Amino acid sequence: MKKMFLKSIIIFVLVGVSAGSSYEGYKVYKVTAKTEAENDFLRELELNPEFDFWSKVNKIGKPVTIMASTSVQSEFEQSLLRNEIDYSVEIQNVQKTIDLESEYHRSRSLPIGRIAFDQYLRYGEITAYLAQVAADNPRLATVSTIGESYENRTMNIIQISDGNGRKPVLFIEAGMHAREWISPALALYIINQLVENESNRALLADLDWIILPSMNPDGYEYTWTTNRMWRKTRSPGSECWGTDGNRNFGFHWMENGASDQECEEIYAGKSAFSEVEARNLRDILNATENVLGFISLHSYGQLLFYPYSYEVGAVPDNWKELDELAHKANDAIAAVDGTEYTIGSSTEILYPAAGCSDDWAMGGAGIDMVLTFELPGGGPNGFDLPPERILPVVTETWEGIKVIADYVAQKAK
Ligand code: 0X9
Ligand code: ZN
Repeated sequence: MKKMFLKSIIIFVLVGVSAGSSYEGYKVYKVTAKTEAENDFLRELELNPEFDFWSKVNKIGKPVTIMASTSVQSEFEQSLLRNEIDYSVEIQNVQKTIDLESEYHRSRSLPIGRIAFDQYLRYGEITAYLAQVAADNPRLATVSTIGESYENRTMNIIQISDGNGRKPVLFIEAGMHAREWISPALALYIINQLVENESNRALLADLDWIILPSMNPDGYEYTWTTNRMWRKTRSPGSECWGTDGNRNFGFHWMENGASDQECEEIYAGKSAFSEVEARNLRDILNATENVLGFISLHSYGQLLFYPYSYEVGAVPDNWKELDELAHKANDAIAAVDGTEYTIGSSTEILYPAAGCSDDWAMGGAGIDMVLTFELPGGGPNGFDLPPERILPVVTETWEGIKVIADYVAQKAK
């Protein structure tokens, strides 16, 4: 039985019957390999459905986060000790953290069309906010639809422009991975600052902004209703649901770091662009002229990187320019509260992964300036940054986004 299949049964039990026992006693480990042999040991475990890798096997020295069911824990700990592999137990009982999590699933709803950064928003609230911003600021903001998601949710973008002629475009994509809630929250903060904070008008002088706050609305809603840790889209397969949208783009599709197994978290889909959400983003990028910059927002890890990720060592001609810009963005972020990002090419600081939207934005759509953020983590699962951390994270990251935007605007001159 494949692990996601197992997981969906667990989640079904959790939600459908009682919130009692599903992850009771499950532990989460942080394991740091010192050698390639130790990494090979972890790769073997990845195939075992009793283990759920919350982060992928990484470079030597980079910790990997693994959830283990109760039945394998003692054997697992013994082999770690026997082989002198460094590890720590991060979560003693996953069920407890899930119970705590339900506190994040607040009952307070926002007045329609309003925004707050002390809570995460449901998809309907995101949509309502976009509509309200556009209605209140018709000269600055226009909402349009790029298509529907698999479950027929409307996918909206908002274009923010001061209307004084056409300018180069900076496109921001958020919410590709359902559980990475801080990503849409940052996209909304960017919209809020650009439109509702008049002191930011200069940011529209030389640039038009297009923001897609939710690249995966079905998955996002599923994280609210059913499984907080869902990552993929919600299109059905024969055994398991969902495709990793960030492996589905048609640039070196399936070459590395992607899976053809539909139950895997990094399932690349039946074919490139099999997912309607990926096609919607592809089509709008192809149809929009003069997109000079593309930023993809993910979490977590405090990483800031540039293409390519389809193969180790593949970098674009302008990687030095991107590297310098990333350092400048990082400096601006760090100046707020000391948060530092690790900067580099995707494969250098993370892992090879083909079919990502950022790779396609550059290699497929021909956009020159492409950067991806893995925003800070927090909360018991890393992806579930507590609501009180939203504002500090979005405000500091906004400083970095402005640096990137300024650069893109000046470059076009
Ligand atoms: O694996 C991913 O899709 C991203 N990491 S995440 O933990 N948010 O899932 C990283 C993708 C980064 N982009 C490329 N590597 N091109
Ligand atoms: Zn992600």
